[in-house]
Amino acid sequence: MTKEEIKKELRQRLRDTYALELEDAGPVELFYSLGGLVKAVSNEKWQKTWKNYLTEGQKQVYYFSIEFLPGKLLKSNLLNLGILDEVRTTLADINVDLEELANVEKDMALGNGGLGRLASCFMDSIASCGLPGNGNGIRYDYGLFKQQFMDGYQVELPDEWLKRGNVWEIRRESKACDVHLFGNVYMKRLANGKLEPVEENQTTVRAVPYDTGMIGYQNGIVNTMRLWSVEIPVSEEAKYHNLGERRTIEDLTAVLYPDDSQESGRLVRLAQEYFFVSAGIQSIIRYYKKLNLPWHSLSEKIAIHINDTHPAMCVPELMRVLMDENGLNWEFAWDITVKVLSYTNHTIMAEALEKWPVYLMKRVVPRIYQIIEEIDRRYVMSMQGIHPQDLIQRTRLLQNDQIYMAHLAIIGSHSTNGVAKIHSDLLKTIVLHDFYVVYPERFNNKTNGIAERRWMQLANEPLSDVMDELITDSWRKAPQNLKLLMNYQNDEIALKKLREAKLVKKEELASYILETTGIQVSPNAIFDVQIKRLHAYKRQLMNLLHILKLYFDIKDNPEIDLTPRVFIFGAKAAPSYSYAKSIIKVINEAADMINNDASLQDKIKVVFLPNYNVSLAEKIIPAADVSEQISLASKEASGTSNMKLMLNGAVTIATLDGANIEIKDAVGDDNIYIFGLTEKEVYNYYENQDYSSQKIYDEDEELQRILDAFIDGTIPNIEFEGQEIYDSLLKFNDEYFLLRDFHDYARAQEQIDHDYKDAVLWQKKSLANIANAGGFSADETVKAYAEDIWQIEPIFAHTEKEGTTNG
Ligand code: CBF
Repeated sequence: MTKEEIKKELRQRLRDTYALELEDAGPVELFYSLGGLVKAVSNEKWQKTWKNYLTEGQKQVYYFSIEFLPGKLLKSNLLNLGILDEVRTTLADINVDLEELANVEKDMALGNGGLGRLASCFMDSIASCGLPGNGNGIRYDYGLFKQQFMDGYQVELPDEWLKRGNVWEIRRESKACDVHLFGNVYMKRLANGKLEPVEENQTTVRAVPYDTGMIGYQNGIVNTMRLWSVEIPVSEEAKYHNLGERRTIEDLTAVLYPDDSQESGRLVRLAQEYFFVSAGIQSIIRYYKKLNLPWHSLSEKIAIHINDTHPAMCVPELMRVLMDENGLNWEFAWDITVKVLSYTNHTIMAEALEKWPVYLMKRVVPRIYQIIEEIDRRYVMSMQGIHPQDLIQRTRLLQNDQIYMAHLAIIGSHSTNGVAKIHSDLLKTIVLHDFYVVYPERFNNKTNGIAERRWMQLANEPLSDVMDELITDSWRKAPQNLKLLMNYQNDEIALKKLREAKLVKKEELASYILETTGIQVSPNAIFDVQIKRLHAYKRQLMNLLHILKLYFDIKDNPEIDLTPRVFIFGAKAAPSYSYAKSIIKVINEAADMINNDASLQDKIKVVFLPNYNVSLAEKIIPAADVSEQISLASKEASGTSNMKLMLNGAVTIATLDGANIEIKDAVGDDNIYIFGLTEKEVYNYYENQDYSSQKIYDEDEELQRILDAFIDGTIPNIEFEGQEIYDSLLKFNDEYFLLRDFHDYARAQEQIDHDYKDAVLWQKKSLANIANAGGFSADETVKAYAEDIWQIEPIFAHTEKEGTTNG
């Protein structure tokens, strides 16, 4: 689009919708008008894309995820449509700042953390690689809570992201379908002797899809993310004259469960899971039927991915739809189901491996429960004589009146993958070892990846510009080409440019910190960043123990030669996770104590930025010098902030956990700071049961002083929380081995302090991280999924910018 066309379109939209002239419009009207314009531009491509899939009979993947975390879409859509610069300069001509408009948009925060953000990076990459793929999830009325701090405590406020409407979505009422919950089911024998399920007294709800275009990077492809919202069907209206009952139904898609680590055990959550699974499967089968193909070809046209166990009911639901609604027999339906479905495991944390009580499943989805029982029965039968009884019992779906959802996903699909090499290995050797014995061919690894477009091109323009200048802009399409930067390792001018680009983002973040927290930080200090959900295994607390060490070091020796450092945290704790909330409180109180102690001479500062979300991540990540990836080895499945931070030139301090190991292999030992127990050493402790935090404490004066600070009044206002944390480390034997890893962590931190003083040395390390981040592109990850698991191929699309085609 030319500048004139953009202006003309904007003028028209402002007049039509708001009765305003361009010059009189405020940021909100401008944002919605620009959003509408962007949507109109992409709609044409969207229509072409799906028609193309239909006429070409392309096999498509449907990515089922209970969480998506896209963040804001305006700039990302402009970038992917190839009109970001044109729009920016057009707006500048009329004295409007694109950033101001972009800020009007609310983050679409329909996820908790890594899992949901991964799903959104995948959506971007699937479209950008020209792959036929769709998202399937829930359109929550309220996204992840907004976090505020009051007296250092986390306070959760509702996230009313839909208050002003969502400019990107299209409500597709004609594609709605009914989902049935509750009631009872019995088997009736027909005249021909066959058994048929009869379902009675069900509650029927209407699932209405809202579609959002997932725009590929300058390739003319627009895929669909379909999010389902619940409504009361017109035919059922009369039943709901009682407002309370009405709300019960409408609340089904009201809130995102703000807890990604603990099975909440709530009826609504189970109903949510079935709701989006059933609606998604029904709409896929409706589409497939339009193709007029035999059932046995279903797996040649459709792949369905189960992202973590929340959509595991895809297995029985697909069986139900194939058998009950389309008359297929069990064996045929099962064969198709296994071929169509695949599953990713995202955690080994026992509490996050979903198990549902049988009574609840029976109550919420009785027919689904029947099918699950039958899958279990047939599984146990089919394994007789092949595997030992104890293994069969350990791997079956139904155990102790619970349904093991991971077992359901593995048995009912053809592929199970982990999300980093170490994680996939742990699945095979320990966590899911029994299943690996049963189905070795089903297990594989797909290391996570990130969308460089958002995390570099959009989030970090100064660095992107330096890249263009040094290695040409080919990296924008092919992130692998970032590798070319290695040629500049010894080029002082290039290193200086990289340093200057980093400084720009650090200055911006310093201003943001001052604005939001009132804390003044120097952009010349090391910006040391830990951003992720607050969880004990991620060990934000160990970071704090080290900060307290530095605090005491400076107190003891005010002349100590420390490189000034700002420790920056961003993290939300699940509202029900009181220990994590206590950690937030103590970090905030310690921060207050440190930031207001003039005797520390600004050598250390601590900033906990509230309301960590995608947009805040886009501010913090480009400004980071140090990336904290310090989970206890074996606990973090992969991590993805580690990849985003390295891409932006932060150097990682890490345990050998998750994708940190692959990052270490990519950048080399000199460009990462590794410390701590290995996963084997951790498991040795488990086996030998010989870990004693008390013993470590008793023999270590430095740790005594640091831990005592939690209970002796050194850190003020934490009587309860300080004791709780102190006890967790000593009385309850320090579940995540913080004390064991502490000194090695402090040693690695000291090395960072030392190396940062040598600006050239540090910049070289930073450069090596940027240059090797291309290997962690989600484009590569989704291509691997497409080839190995989904068996889908890229569509032949027109690349608008270059007027060429890609395959
Ligand atoms: O695979 C994506 C991410 O998922 C989690 O956030 C999850 O919710 N299970 C893991 O904790 C991360 O390690 C992982 O990167």
